[in-house]
Amino acid sequence: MTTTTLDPTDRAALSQMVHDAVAAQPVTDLHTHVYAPSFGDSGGGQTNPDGLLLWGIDELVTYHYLIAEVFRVVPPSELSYDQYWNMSKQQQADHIWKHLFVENTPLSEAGRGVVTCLSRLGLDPNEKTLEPYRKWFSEQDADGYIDRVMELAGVDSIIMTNEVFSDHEREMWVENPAIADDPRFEAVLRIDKLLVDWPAAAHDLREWGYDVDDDFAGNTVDEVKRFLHDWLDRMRAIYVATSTPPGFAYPDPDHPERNKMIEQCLMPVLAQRGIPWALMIGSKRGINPALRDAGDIGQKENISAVYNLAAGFPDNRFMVTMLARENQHELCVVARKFGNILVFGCWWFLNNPSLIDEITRMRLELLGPTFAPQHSDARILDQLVYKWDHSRRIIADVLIDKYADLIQAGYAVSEDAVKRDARLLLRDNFRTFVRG
Ligand code: HDL
Ligand code: ZN
Repeated sequence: MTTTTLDPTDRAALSQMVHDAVAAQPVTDLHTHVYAPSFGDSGGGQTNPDGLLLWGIDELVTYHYLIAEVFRVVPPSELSYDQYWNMSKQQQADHIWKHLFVENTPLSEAGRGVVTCLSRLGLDPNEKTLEPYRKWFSEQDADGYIDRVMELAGVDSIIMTNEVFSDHEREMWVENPAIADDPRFEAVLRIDKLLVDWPAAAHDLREWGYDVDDDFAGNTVDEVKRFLHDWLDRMRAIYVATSTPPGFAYPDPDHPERNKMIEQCLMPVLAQRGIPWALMIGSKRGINPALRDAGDIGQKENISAVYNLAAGFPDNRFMVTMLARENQHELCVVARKFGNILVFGCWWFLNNPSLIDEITRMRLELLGPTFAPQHSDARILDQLVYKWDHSRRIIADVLIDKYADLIQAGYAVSEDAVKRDARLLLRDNFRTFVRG
């Protein structure tokens, strides 16, 4: 029991204590798009281009955030989208490295992230070509590299996003239900299509042997529940996630089938199983489809869906993240009213130092240490290193200011308290919430 209590005037000691505690705390990365190697390894030397586990320099440099950014330096009038997409992955990476890292300064968060990754891996991030990195990565093996990245990032579990409506991934699960039996990974059932495009989802479910009707008649409710149970069992999913459609509302007078899906299928199944629904609110997909994954934006959404769900289903738990900066304050205020909401992450376009700082400060002031400040959203394994390196520093800096304010008010801040708060914020608030 370390009961070191800080000298109220010693800001340097406070800073060191908080940075040490946050840096040392293992984090459960509660939302990523990283896969276990059993889903196919397309990393390193591009062994299996259909694999879902992405890692290595060519994947890092062609991260969709950087694809969007390179088209701002070399616009489609100079290099068309088709010309880019017809390049090999290595040619795409060379193009991005040249224009964003060699001929320009990688000042963006996604650019700096690659630099942090390379440095933390012990490589010189100032190479003029990618060849030295390609050689180094070709000498790594996926399994050992996963352990190395998790150790560097301080990540104790990588929570996947498992797309049941992706034919490629679903077939892997059907062929091998044990596919995710890797203690470093946990599964999440991602069901956007059930909420976003029910007619298309109903078509898929009928193909898979579920007796469902577009108009929700007949056995539809029971069959959708059976589908959810089947996949929650198969994946041993720890929560269900949905990126909601633009204008998401609940209840939604214009989408009666969506209301039924929530009220008669999803909420009862999740309440029965005691697992949360992660609502990811505010994306607007494909406003520039030529950019593919990089073509989406975020927009402000109506907070009423969040409080209507939390109020309407008190036996259910809701993890909630919103993509618009403008939604952050009202989300905190709503979360003050409902203990069945866990606010999480600085999602996607909010995952930048200035906004992580602003949002984490706001959340601590309104919620105390009762939220999950961050997830990496990593698509490429190596990104865990930079996303957590960057976020830990910012979270620690915000905590230092808050502890300093408390000390100023006369509260005695102990090292144990600082470690407990880091444990809650980086792991246990989430772990407790998903266990229920
Ligand atoms: O829908 C999501 O889970 C988003 O995170 C998207 O995958 C997005 O493209 C992304 O990678 N954000 O970081
Ligand atoms: Zn994501």
